Amino acid sequence: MTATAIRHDWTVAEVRALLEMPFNDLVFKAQSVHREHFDPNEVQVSTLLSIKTGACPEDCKYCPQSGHYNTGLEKEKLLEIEKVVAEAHAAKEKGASRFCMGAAWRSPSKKDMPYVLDMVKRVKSLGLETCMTLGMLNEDQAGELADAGLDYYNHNLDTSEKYYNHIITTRTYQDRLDTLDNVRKAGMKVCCGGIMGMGEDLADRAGLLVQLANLPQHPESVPVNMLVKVEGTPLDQVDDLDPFDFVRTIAVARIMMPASHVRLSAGRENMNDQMQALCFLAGANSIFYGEKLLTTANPEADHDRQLFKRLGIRPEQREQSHTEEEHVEALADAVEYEQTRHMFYDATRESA
Ligand code: SAM
Ligand code: DTB
Ligand code: SF4
Repeated sequence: MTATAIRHDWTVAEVRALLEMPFNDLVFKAQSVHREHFDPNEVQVSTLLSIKTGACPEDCKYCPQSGHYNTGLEKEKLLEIEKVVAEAHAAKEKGASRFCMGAAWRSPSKKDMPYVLDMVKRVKSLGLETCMTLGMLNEDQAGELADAGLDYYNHNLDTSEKYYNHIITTRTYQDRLDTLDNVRKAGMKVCCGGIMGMGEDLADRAGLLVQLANLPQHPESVPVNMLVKVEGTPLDQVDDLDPFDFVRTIAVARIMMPASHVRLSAGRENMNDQMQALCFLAGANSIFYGEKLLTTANPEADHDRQLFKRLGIRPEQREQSHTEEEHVEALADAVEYEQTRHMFYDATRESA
């Protein structure tokens, strides 16, 4: 069987047609593509931490952290490094392979950068992959983060270019594309996706997917968030998206970006286990793990462990690295994993 080509020339019409395929045909196609690049029973596990919460100057209509809306959120200053390291350590102990740190900033300030760079170094030294989402980055900031060893930078396009102005007015779509470009040029991996269920239509979902897949290089990680409706935000009363349309979006993301991790991201707290299983079947192979996203709830870690066990899913381990120093570190990780793997069901062992 020839592998599905990695394409960057998708059209909105073609993607709309994929989104409108009979559901069973679409999910079958997505699962077939998924198996060309990934073990279908492995899911990558990341843990999120808000390192600076609330009072954000931006006006993203979905966001509980925007200072423009009253959501009753307690704002917090930039967390102390030791607290961040302790949270990262705990996440690793629970089985996460990547630690994602998010800040409610338009972009990082000059005075905050040294702390943030230190956080990257300290978290990385625990043997975790690192990811940050701090808002817009210029070339210099992206370079500094890359030099500190940051593996991934998360910056979402959120929706189609056409629908974007309905959601955010304080920065442009082009600003977001420029940040993504700076992250790429600095040599970091890109984590970029969007939010479904914000009142957008099928053409907007197609438009977002086309933007993502037609980037010069596909994002390595594509978070597909279901809107978490938070009281006080302008979108708290928006109509629910048909859950099957969410699954369809995951399936089409998988087909268009065959080698990327597609993350079943925010919104799992409002999904039942069957819905999440459908998302995995449609090609999602990454989740946020741990009781909290940034400010809102995520399923209990124990519930996710049980779900993995019931579905025969294993958490994906970090790729082996090749320098000697990294190799030693990877081995230490593996030993630690052996010691903690009882926390996860290992389907390969059972069937061996
Ligand atoms: N402030 C930075 C920025 O916006 O670039 C980083 C943090 S921001 C909270 C990261 C992403 O979280 C947003 O781009 C958005 O996609 C997602 N997000 C925020 N609030 C959400 C909500 N209520 N439901 C789903 N996703 C949400
Ligand atoms: C992403 O795409 N989703 C995450 C992460 N990137 C930073 C954030 C979800 C936030 C959900 C609302 C909250 O908890 O504040
Ligand atoms: Fe601020 Fe990010 Fe929330 Fe927008 S999504 S309001 S930039 S924290």
